[in-house]
Amino acid sequence: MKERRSENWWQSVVVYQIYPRSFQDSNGDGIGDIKGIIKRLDYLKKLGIEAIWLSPVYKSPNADNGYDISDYEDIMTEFGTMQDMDKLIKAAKKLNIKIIMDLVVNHTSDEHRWFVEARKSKTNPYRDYYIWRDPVNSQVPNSLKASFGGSAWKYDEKSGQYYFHLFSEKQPDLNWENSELRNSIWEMMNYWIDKGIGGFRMDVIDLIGKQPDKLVTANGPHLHDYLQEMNANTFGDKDMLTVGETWGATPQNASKYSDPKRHELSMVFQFEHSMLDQETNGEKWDLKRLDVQKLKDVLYKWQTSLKNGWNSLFWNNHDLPRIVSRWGNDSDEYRVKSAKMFAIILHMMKGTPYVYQGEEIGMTNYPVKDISEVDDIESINMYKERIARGYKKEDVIHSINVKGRDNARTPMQWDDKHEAGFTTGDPWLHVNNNYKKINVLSALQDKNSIFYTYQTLINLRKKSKTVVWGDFVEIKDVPKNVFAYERKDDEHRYLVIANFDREKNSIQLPQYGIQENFIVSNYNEMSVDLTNYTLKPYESFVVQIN
Ligand code: TEU
Ligand code: CA
Repeated sequence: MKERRSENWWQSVVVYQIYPRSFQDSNGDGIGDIKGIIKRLDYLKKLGIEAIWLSPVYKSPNADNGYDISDYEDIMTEFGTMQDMDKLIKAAKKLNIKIIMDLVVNHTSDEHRWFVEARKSKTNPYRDYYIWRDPVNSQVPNSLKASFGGSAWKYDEKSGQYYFHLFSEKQPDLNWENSELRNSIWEMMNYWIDKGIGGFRMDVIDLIGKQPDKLVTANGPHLHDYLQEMNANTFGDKDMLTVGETWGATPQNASKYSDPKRHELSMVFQFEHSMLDQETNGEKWDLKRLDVQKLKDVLYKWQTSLKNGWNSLFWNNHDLPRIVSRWGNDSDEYRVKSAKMFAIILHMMKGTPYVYQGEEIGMTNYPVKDISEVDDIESINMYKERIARGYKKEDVIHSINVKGRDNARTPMQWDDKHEAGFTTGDPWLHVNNNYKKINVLSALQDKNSIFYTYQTLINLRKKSKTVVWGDFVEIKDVPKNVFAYERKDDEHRYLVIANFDREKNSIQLPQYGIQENFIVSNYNEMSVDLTNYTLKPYESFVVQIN
């Protein structure tokens, strides 16, 4: 057998993302909390996951639901206490589940002590933790825009300077050129490492090397120096999962982050596939139909081009619409079939899979009729901006329904009782109306549910070195809407076929002949003759060859 390079635990596990605000409320205030998560750990154990990426639970005024942190070493009041957090880490550890903390260090809240100090005067010791510039011709320093609308520069009356913010004005960007700031970050990370966490998911980490004066935001010149310095000062000698969120990653620069020889991160989230349904020069709200051939091209490229690096695999997160509604089919007829198709395509690829809460039961997008139902700062700001520019209300609401972040943030649907079992009170965001049909309880009772397809795939990865380490080989000469690939090593071969289409598609793969050894499938076939086979809508399966 071929020599394998060193194996890390994070290469063979599946990670589950929890958005705490919407996962499980334990005290009836309508907001999910840490005690609620502890209550549901057994459920996650049953699913088979071995790590949890926890979206931010730190103290925050919630301008961006916890992605605006006012104290990295304290817990958001609504979510509980540091004691609860310690209990969560311990309880999860007992079940062999590691907690991956969200590390949001591109910016803080404007209510963070550092910024409160920095704002006091130009000579305050914390002033340089942030990015300040003088006005240019009594105007903003330059044309850079913030992700959540408007200029990236906010005028500060008191000092007569502007501060820089790539997200909302309540999220001032940190100045990574300042070594004292960097040391403060290492200290804070070590505080969490000492608590026994399993790693970090690093929010918009490709932005920390920004050079605003040169209009550089992502992939700045010192980005990788900072990551190497971080590695050396914090988790470098620990056995941790570190994953960077990098919207600007390409296969070339992604290898830089995750090549073990460079001592940076375990892997990054790349978003190339996720941007395929937006107009090339537009924003995510400018909708375009997905071309499945392009999706295959992008995913296959990432499977084969990261030579010394490692992939992360995901369809969903708290910023993205629900995949079954987005590129699948959430009608009664095909929701289950298409959700299983996404599971099969993704979990058979090479890399570390991430499951976003509710994905495993096929939760769908939430249709809003009016902006008053929306909580997300990104959608609300975009709405105001586009309405002011003359867009039609229906069109803007349509974009929000297709792409808005609240789609993924409605409460987790646990059962068919009051508010889907999420809370005994009134939830902070509406529960989707379909909760009587789509919920965890009914999924667990139905052996053909999406849940068990995820469970099967997650367990397969635990048992099969081939799924973790095997080569990825594309099978060519199939229709454009059909995914076909093999995973193989010297011991095993798995054939993966998925019809990404609500129409039938025929495949002719005489080299595979008749196959009967199904590992998982969404139509419960007993046998397929691949010499000439007509795939039903969304039909997908994995067979083991020989
Ligand atoms: O997201 C990064 C980011 O760029 C998002 O604004 C993204 O572009 C958008 O949501 C896609 O529509 C991270 C977090 O995941 C997100 O929740 C935060 O709002 C953001 O950073 C700021 O911390
Ligand atoms: Ca609560």
